[in-house]
Amino acid sequence: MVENTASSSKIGSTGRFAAAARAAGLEITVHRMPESTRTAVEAAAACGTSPAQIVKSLVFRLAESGETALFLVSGKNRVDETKVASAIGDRLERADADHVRVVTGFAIGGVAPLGSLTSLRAYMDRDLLAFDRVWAAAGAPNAVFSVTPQALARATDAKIIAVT
Ligand code: 5CA
Repeated sequence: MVENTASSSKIGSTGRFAAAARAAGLEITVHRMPESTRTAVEAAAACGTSPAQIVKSLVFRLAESGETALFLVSGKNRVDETKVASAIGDRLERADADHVRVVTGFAIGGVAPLGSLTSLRAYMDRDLLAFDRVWAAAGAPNAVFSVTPQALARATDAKIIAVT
């Protein structure tokens, strides 16, 4: 069987994230947790923080432009697609799990903000800026890292928006 690029990678998806983070100037440590960090609630429990301080990395297709975009969203927030659509001037379509894997090389629950297989336009929820540090997935559903929201925005070249 022929494996795709992501799964046959020698460094794996966590290593791919870590390399991209370093290349973007982030000093991060990948923490492999003994428990699941697949959802914001699980990640918050594992990290001893609140869901609000967890970064969800959500993939949407922009309907008009055809681009795929990554939304870095506080774990307490649900994206108001209508509001975000008018803010960015395009309609949002939630990517399914297969599309997420193809464009990012990560499985749902482990999608990292950096290290995707394709270059993604990024947007960041302004509510994350309320915190000194936030926690995000590091490429696997039991791997996380912490970072200042400002450094994360800079490294991903994210535009800051209100998502709610
Ligand atoms: N590891 C945590 C944060 S550290 C994490 O990845 N959280 S997350 O919120 O970014 O990833 C889970 C998200 O994946 C859920 O919020 C959900 O919106 C999305 N998701 C779950 N199942 C699917 C699916 N089948 N298709 C598309 N998105 C999905």
